[in-house]
Amino acid sequence: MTETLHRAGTLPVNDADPFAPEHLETPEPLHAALRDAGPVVYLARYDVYALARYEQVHAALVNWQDFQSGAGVGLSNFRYEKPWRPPSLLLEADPPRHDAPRRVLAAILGPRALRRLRQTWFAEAEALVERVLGERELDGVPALAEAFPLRVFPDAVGLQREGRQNLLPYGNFAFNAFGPANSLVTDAAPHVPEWAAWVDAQCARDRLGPDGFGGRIWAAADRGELTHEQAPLVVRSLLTAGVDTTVHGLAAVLHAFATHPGQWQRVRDNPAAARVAFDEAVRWASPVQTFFRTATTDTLVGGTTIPEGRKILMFLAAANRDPRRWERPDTFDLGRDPSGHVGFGMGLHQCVGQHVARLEAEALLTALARRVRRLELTGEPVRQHNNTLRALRSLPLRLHPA
Ligand code: HEM
Ligand code: OVM
Repeated sequence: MTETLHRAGTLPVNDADPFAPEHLETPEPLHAALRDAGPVVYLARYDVYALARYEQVHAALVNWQDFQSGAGVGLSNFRYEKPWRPPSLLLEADPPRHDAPRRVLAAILGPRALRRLRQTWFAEAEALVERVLGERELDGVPALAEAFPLRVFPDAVGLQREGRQNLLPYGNFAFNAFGPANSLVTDAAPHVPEWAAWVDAQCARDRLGPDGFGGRIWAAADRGELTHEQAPLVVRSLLTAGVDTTVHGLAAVLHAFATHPGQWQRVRDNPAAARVAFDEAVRWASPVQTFFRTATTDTLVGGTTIPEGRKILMFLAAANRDPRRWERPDTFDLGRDPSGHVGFGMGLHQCVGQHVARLEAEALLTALARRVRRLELTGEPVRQHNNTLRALRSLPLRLHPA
């Protein structure tokens, strides 16, 4: 049956393991091969259908009716396999269950609601940049990309101080868990109960300051916009998706500027370019590389039927560099309009935290633009392999003061 539905001979097959170390280290060659093979490629290793062209990835992202999230957005199919934790009410839910949590979070994390954080975050960014300038040579990942989000985001959520070191490993695991049960998952598994127990405990109302994102989620429950059973799981979404993403997004934009000095000069001349710079970095690097969906019905994509119940793997990173959609796609270029990139997804599930991520980036880049003439790469960047994230462990930099 699989053979007939594949219309053997027309559906390209690829034997690669996209989650193997060589492809996590350097994903671009596989992405190009998948795009060039056709609009849909069968990944024999995992028995899933891959989409790597912009047109098909975009179409799948906006088609929540035929491509559901409720069976999980990782390789694991929740119809048959028990998830490692109760599913997210946002990421792993479909309408109508998705609607209320989404509405609540969109209001709490929207541009209007974030205005009260702007001054504080800009001041914190200036203080951090002032401090690291005393060092001259530094590792941009811990010193900037991790330090800044960890300085501002947990406070904005209203988290206690104690135990915040659990946030990054928990998020890193959650993103690994969308992939297969390779060593990235199994090596971390013994620690997960401890990380998860701390995260789950922080979702309770009495652990959260009243004024932060967390307290506001509980207040929305009091107003009847959510149930009180839903509130802790919505808080959990912030703690899962809100830290590692921005760390690696900021690492990507620092990496981009360190390797494209002419582009840094443009931001120095015009600090208002900081926001578009971050979106272009999200397009260029795609900190979130992939997500899966599950077909709810036999669905035709590019002449191939994806059978009901089967997983598709959407390569956001490959779509964001598809030469069918982007001119000189591999170039980080502030002169282009990156809008339409799928680095934050698209459609119903498009990143609800994107305004938070953009504000963090704008604050940090503005502070750097004021004080740093040049970001010099002083060694090879080192990747941190993750089944979903394009992540850096180390980015050796020398900051030349302005
Ligand atoms: C959804 C990427 C930052 C919270 C998504 C999706 C992507 C993404 C690609 C779509 C998932 C899908 O379609 O299945 C990113 C990137 C970030 C970032 C690249 C940083 C550069 C954040 C932050 C938060 C956050 C800071 C929280 C404050 C969420 C949540 C969802 C989501 C809760 C699920 C939304 C839904 O399903 O309706 N993100 N994200 N993200 N993101 Fe982000
Ligand atoms: C969630 C969530 C949302 C986006 C990404 C993510 C671990 C998790 O709602 O828990 O990755």
